[in-house]
Amino acid sequence: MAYPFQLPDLGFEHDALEPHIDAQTMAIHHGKHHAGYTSKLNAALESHNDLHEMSAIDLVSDMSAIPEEIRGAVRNNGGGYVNHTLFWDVMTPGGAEAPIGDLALAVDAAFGSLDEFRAHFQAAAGGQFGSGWGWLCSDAAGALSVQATPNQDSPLMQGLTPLLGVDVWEHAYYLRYQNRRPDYLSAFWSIVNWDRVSARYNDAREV
Ligand code: MN3
Repeated sequence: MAYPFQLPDLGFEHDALEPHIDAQTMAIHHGKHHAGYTSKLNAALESHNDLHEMSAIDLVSDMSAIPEEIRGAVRNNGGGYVNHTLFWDVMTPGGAEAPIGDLALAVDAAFGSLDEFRAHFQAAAGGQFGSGWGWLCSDAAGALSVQATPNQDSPLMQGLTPLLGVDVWEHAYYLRYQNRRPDYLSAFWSIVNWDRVSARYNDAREV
């Protein structure tokens, strides 16, 4: 998918993630915030025909290739576009409780156990100062790491493939959780789509 970018479907109803994420938050987050990143990314690219064949992932994976006059806009809005597209894909109502297949083995190898991974991930996402994201990432060899990024920066900008992400901007949780970001992060595990995260791991590796 390339320019003009379209707001992707959520794949579930706004209230599907209740009570962990409320319907009003989902409606605003998808219909206003993600839609805003989409339209602003398109506006930044409008007069740059040479970039119109590129996917959003390719655009944000090499920021040095983006013309300086739109680099900031592509970083913020292209990052926002790809981050939220991943976020909707890795959540589902009533999903599997644990990774499957190669990802299950890799999590144990990298972190010791799923519980230890969760603790690392929550510490990184919970400790991100201000707005940003927490991530589980893979490198091309399949090595896992936990990352946190500010604003709408993507791990793609560091050459890593994001497998699982959690949005810790206040717009992602404030209506239900107010300042209680740790409670939002604890609830997040109830809606992770481990089938999709595990499939993303298989796609991330150059084998
Ligand atoms: Mn957001």
